[in-house]
Amino acid sequence: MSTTATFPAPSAPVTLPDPNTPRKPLTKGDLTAERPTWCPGCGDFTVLALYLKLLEKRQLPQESFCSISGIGCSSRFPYFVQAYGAHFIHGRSLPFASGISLSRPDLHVFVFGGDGDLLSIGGNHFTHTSRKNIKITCVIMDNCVYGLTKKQTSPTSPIGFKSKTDVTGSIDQPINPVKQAIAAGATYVARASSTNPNHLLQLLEGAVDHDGFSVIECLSECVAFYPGAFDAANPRKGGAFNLIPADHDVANEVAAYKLADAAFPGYFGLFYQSKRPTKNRLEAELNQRSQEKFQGLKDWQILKKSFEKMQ
Ligand SMILES: Cc1ncc(C[n+]2csc(CCOP(=O)(O)OP(=O)(O)O)c2C)c(N)n1
Ligand code: SF4
Ligand SMILES: [Mg+2]
Repeated sequence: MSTTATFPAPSAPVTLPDPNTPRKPLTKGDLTAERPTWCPGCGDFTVLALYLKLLEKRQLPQESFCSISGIGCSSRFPYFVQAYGAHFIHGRSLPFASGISLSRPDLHVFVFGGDGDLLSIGGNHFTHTSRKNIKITCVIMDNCVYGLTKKQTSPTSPIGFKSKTDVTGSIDQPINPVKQAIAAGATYVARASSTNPNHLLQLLEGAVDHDGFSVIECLSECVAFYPGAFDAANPRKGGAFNLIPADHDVANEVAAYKLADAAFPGYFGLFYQSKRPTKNRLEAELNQRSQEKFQGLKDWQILKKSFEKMQ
């Protein structure tokens, strides 16, 4: 028996397209990967369709963005986008996306996930990504239930919601994602519904143009385990889709927080936006200052200097 290991031939180096060469315009078809495996009628279809529309409208080349998610029905999202992306550990999409954003400032990093993934198991990461203001667009596809695991109470389920984990109805105060995001320090905070696609597209465009952590809570109905959850926000079902009053000052954090406190179905639109510096910028400046300080020195000399400082 031969003991010599055989290795596959090295793959060809990746060559990125020359940015100066004119490219064929990207279409929704080019950006569509697999057929989504969601239940017919699931609100997540609209969120995906609008994302593809956004990419097509902005003509974002496939190598200039990535779509990251955790685990859940909504988190299947990256499978359905023909571009770079990852379906990561449950609740950990934001730290993974933060690493990408900080190391590749040239990319636009999108995170898609559910109310459970981003606000329950991933709630701590949501808080810290918000306060660090890392340049990421995060879309919370909120159906107020754990859909993938077939109906458990989620952190946004209303009091009284009956599920496999609360058979007599939930007794816990739900999280208000908009209030949570504002309080934690996110710098673009909006609310949309998959039943109003044009409005969602507008908010996605604003998020892409924003330099910082942009959060959109998008109501996205789970027709299998919480049908009718958002009828009160849907004029076609007798509800009301109330836009944020035109005189609201998005720079006023307290006013935004108060507006977000309105009883369900509440308001829709951009609640809050600020120009606080991103961690991306602050960290890049810090790196540059350190590099200038040690200019001309070899790595071992920098290390030696650091050790000397510690003595
Ligand atoms: C560590 C870990 N805990 C629990 C699970 C089971 N699990 C998978 S998805 C999910 C919740 C999904 O809910 P949500 O994020 O709201 O997504 P949806 O399916 O509603 O879109 C849970 C509890 C898991 N996969 N990994
Ligand atoms: S279970 Fe609910 S959230 Fe999951 S695909 Fe079906 S309708 Fe959508
Ligand atoms: Mg959910």
